[in-house]
Parts: sequence; C-alpha cells; structure tokens
Amino acid sequence: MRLSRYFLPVLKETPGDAQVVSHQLMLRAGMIRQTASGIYAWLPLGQRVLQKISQIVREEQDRAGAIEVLMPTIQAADLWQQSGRYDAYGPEMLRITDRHDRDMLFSPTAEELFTTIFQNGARSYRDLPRNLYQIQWKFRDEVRPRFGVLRGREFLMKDAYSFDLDFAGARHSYNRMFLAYLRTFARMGVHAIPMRADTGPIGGDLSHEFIVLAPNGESDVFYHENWEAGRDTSGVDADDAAGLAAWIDALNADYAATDEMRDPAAEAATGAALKQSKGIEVGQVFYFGDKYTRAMGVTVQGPDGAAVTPLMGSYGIGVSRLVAAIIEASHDDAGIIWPEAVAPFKVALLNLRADDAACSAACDKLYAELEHAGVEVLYDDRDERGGAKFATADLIGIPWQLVVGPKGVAAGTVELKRRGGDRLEMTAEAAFARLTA
Ligand code: 5CA
Repeated sequence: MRLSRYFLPVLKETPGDAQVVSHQLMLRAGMIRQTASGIYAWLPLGQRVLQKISQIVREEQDRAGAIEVLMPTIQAADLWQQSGRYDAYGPEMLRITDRHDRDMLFSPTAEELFTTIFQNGARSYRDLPRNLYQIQWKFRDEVRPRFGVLRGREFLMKDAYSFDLDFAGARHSYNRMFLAYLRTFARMGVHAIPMRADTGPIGGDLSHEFIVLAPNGESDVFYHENWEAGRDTSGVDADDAAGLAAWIDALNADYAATDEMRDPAAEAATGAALKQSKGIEVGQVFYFGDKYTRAMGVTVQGPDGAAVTPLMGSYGIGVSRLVAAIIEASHDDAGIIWPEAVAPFKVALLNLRADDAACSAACDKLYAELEHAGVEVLYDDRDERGGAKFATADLIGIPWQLVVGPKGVAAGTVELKRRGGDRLEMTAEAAFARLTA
C-alpha cells in the first residue's frame, strides 16, 4: 500500500479526552474515531488489526473443533422471555421496538439464540458434542463506556457455545476452549493468565477469566509469580480428555484470582510468591449446565431412546478489546509496538527522498518485489521529511522499517530497523532476504 493513496489520518497532538495510552495511540495512529459515546468507526489501519486478531481467533477455534456460524445482531424479545433473561438483564440491554410494535433487542450475548438454533438442527445423541461460534458485533449499554474500545458499547466478540450429553463431555469441551484460549493469546504476543471468576449475568458455577496484566486494567488481580512465565502448550493433546484435564489442573495449582474471587486460605499458602496487579479481561469461559436448555425445553434423544437435556458452556473473547489490550501491553513513548502476528503491515518502506529519481526507483523496485513475495508493506512515498516518516512509522508501530536514502542508494545499501531496535546497514538483497525469511 502506498501511503500517498492510503487513508491514515494520524494526529500530532494527544486528544484531551483519551485517558489511557491505548485509546490515545489508537486515535493518534488513525485507527479509530468515536462516532457516539462508546461507539467507534474502525479506520483502515484499525480494521487491518481487527482482521488479524479475528483470524487468529478463528484458526484456533477451528483447530479446537468449533464450527463457525454468523447470527443476526438484532433478536426478538420472545427468545429472551423463554429463558427468563429479558427482564433479568437490565438496562445494559438495548431494547428496540420495530414498526409493528414488536419488542426487539441488539444482542449483548447470544446463549438463547444459539440454543434455539441448535435445538432446530439436533435430534439425537449423535448430533453431540458440538461447539458453534461466531465473530460478531455486540451491544451493551454500559453505564460508563470508557478507555476507548477497552470498554465500548458496541464491540466485536467471538462467542462460542458448546453442547454435550453429560458432565464429563461438557467438562472436556470447557477444557478444550481453555487450551484454545491459551494458544490464541500466545499467538498474538500477549500473555493472558486464566483466573477463577464470577459468572455474572451469564450464570453457572464454573468460570475463568483470561487476564492480560496492564497498569490501566479495570480488574484487580492476584496471582502466583509462576504465572509471569508463559506456558508451553505445544505438546498438549486436546483430544485426550484425561491428559488435558490433568494438564489444566497442574496449571491451575498456581493461584490466580480476580478481586471478587479471592480465597484468603489459598493466598496464605502462596506466601511471598503472591503478586498483585491490574489486568484487562480479554476472554471468559463459562460452564452453566442445563440453565438455558432446560428453560427453553431443549432435548435430544439419548442412546437408550430417553430424552436428554444437553449441557452447555459459553466462551467469549473480546476481539476489539484485544486491539487496545495488546497496545497497553506493547508500546513506548514513540507509539505502538505491534507483535508481528497482529501488525497491520509487516514493513514500513521509508523513501527518505521522494524527489530523488534514483532513490524513488530503488524504493519502487523493493516495493514491487516485497508485494510480489506476499509481504505486507506500507510504502511511505509521500514528499515529506525523513523525520516525519520515522515518527509516523514509530507511532503506528510497524515491526520493521526499511529505510532507503540517496546516499545508501549510491553505495548500494539500505537500512533495516526493528521497531524499537537498532538500524542495520545492508544490501537491498540482504534486507529482502531477511523480510521474506
Ligand atoms: N456469552 C458469554 C461468553 S460468549 C459472554 O458474553 N461473556 S462475557 O460477558 O465475558 O464477554 C466476553 C468478552 O467480551 C469479555 O471477556 C471481554 O473481553 C469482552 N467484552 C465484554 N464487555 C465488553 C465491552 N463493553 N467492551 C469491549 N469488550 C467487552
């Protein structure tokens, strides 16, 4: 992409109404604009990151055996009356009346809808276990939307819903998602710690929140220092129910809890190893058994012919919140530092002299070659000073800067710099080889 033809409205000044660094940087880097309280437009750079994160989430959900669907955002109220949540949900639910005076709502979550859709398609025990998921916008009329997309009103969520015949199966479905979440967040370059959590309006008796440690987080969290190291999930077999359960139990033997779920006895046992921090909840998993299937009268025919009420869990990831959470965890004074897996572009190609024919020819050639090799390049071909180009590339956090100036071109060299690292001089061929390795 040539910057001269892109839509990247960066801001020089930090907007006064943005209190946390991720919100400031997302506005300054031209990723989002607020259109109403807690509602944001995603500009091209923000949309690219949202897509990168969604794709990692999708790949790990698919790998865990979940099946993608897409549900509507607007739902009929009667669905929620069946489960009893229409009245229970309260003012966070955006209620809408259509032209025929029918009560509708904008989905804040989708247990009821997935339960009905499942009921409609599943007849017998052979149709279980299943896990259906979507990546779709949600709306919650938060009392205090704040910190940009960290707590928005409209936000992008991955929500998955599992259906099982018995408790052992449901527990395995929960554990599969637990593992998938560890893998998902690690691939994005963030470390998310699972913590026992309250179930809130979703209900049920078992839940974990996945928390990224960050000074601007809204949750107070307490955890064993062992959690500061990442966990290697490469050898874990998600199909081995007993092995997976044992692996997760061993992991959870290290204490970690949110403020509402503190356990003084367990904390005393953790002793000096206990750490306290602020954190951002980027995902949450729930097991709630037959709460929705029973209320909505869902059954399938069991192996012996008798009707069985399926047991459910639901599993959310805050996809749009993650964009900001990753920035909270990865930035410096100059701007964002994207982990390569979620970066909007891999390389910023900086032409230091757009008015110099030889320099521009060298840049154009590198740009064409990198594009041809499938490398995502943002080519700063604008007629601007080098300083402004470095500042923009730093602000928007592109992992690699490929710097081409007239002196280098004459000497047959370019400079390659890792965002936040040193600049190394090399031939254009060597830089190309490094970026396509
Ligand atoms: N139905 C369940 C699981 S699918 C559910 O709704 N869970 S949740 O309430 O925990 O939301 C899932 C994730 O969405 C949260 O972990 C959080 O990362 C994200 N989220 C929730 N509220 C907001 C919000 N107001 N702004 C941005 N992200 C949010």
